[in-house]
Amino acid sequence: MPSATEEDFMYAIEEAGDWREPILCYLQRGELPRDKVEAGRMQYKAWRRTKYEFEIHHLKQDVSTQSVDNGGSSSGDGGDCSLEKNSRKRRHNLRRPSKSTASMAAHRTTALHKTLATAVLATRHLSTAAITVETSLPFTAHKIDPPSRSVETSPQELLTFFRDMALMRRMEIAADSLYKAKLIRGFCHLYDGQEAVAVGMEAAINNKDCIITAYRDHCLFLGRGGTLLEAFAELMGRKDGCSKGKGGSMHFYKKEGGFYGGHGIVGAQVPLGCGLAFAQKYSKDENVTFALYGDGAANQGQLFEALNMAALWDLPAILVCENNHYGMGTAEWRAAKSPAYYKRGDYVPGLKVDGMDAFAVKQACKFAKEHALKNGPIILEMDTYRYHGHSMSDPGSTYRTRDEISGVRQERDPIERIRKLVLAHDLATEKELKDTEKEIRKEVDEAIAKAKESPLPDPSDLFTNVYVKGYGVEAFGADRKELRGVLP
Ligand SMILES: Cc1ncc(C[n+]2csc(CCOP(=O)(O)OP(=O)(O)O)c2C)c(N)n1
Ligand SMILES: [Mg+2]
Repeated sequence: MPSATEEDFMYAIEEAGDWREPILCYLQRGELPRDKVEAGRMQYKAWRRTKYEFEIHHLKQDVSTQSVDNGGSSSGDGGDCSLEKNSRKRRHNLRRPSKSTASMAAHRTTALHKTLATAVLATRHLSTAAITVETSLPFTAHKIDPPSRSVETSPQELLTFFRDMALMRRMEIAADSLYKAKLIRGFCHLYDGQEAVAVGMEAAINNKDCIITAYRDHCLFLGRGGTLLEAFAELMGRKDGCSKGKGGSMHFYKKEGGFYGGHGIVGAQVPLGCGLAFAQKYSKDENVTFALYGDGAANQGQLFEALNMAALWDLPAILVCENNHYGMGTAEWRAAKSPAYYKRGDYVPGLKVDGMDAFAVKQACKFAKEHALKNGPIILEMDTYRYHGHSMSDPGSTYRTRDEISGVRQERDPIERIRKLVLAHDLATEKELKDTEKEIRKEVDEAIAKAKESPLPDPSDLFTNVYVKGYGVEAFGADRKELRGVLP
């Protein structure tokens, strides 16, 4: 059996930003004896430590370290196991900015300026006068006529969008610090960059419509009416958390707000979401379910099985692919033969939406709700971006360039877009918006302080809300220390 060299292995890890994928690939190709897996994992840990120190060092120095090769024509041609042999080529691929992101960013600058120009000319009445804004890009549709690019809004909505997104951003940045201070443990996936999806979707629906998502759930929870205290307490495993401190980052819920979690198994929430839509149709509610999943989940079989049933029974299910262009560390072009996720429903219509534009999201969700109530499922692909790494163990800069990240921040940031609109409409001054951000910072700090005072869950809560009452694990014996499983 040929063995992978240490160099081969390290390059593969660097490229994937994770040790699991390369190990799996080498195992599948028979190039890595099973007994070397642990050794590979240790190598990965050492590499991560060095990488982390390197990043902190450069952040402190505030210098750009990135040597980006923009002129590359190499096209990593692979399927899942395409770890190329040539290490120089690998380095090249590692630094290669995503072609689509770069060209889309350029396209958007023009579109954004155009929208702002329109905005400046629009009415300057502050009151309740309606304002019309144009989406940054036209919608691209599959098997359906797209909605209009003109979106109705109001001064109040614009200011609320700004505040809500700034609050979400601050919450995620604070969560990052709490994690580094070891006050949040376990898994933690941040949503900064993707805020326009949560805020735009909320603006189009009501609390009887359901939302279900994966593990990147903090901001969707806030959007559904969850509080900062419930969020931070949950993140820190405290009793006042929305899942009583027993779920953590990946398992936020707010059933009364129509928020059904918070799921750790990639893609598993989509069939559950279709189940919710089934219940809505069965009870003749005029409501719909938005089932969110990532580009990484978009190739999963269970998604298509659920979609088939939803289409067969005309369920009011809206499948929302939050395409942030990466799975854990895998760029979409390495994982999907067709990354046009809005078309992947085949017989189910779809819409591609600029997920960095809260108004485009709002318009698309309103349109999708009307469609789903009348005709059954539809897919919305939200073209979005996450600024942080996949999770806290991922620095987020090994499989994409710093230039790509800062380019998106500069050209497409969802909050900055709204800030410009607010200023263009004279709804607030720059100073007022800065003051709002300061206020938000204070609000977040206060919630954290309160969450820290919240106690840890009682040990007696260990087995509650795990199984249906009467089943599951039961303590018995004189001191109740022995456990036994009770099956239906
Ligand atoms: C069934 C399953 N396979 C693998 C994983 C490990 N895993 C967690 S997140 C993730 C990537 C998912 O990426 P994407 O769907 O694009 O969502 P994003 O993290 O970008 O929001 C993987 C492979 C998992 N949790 N569940
Ligand atoms: Mg993704």
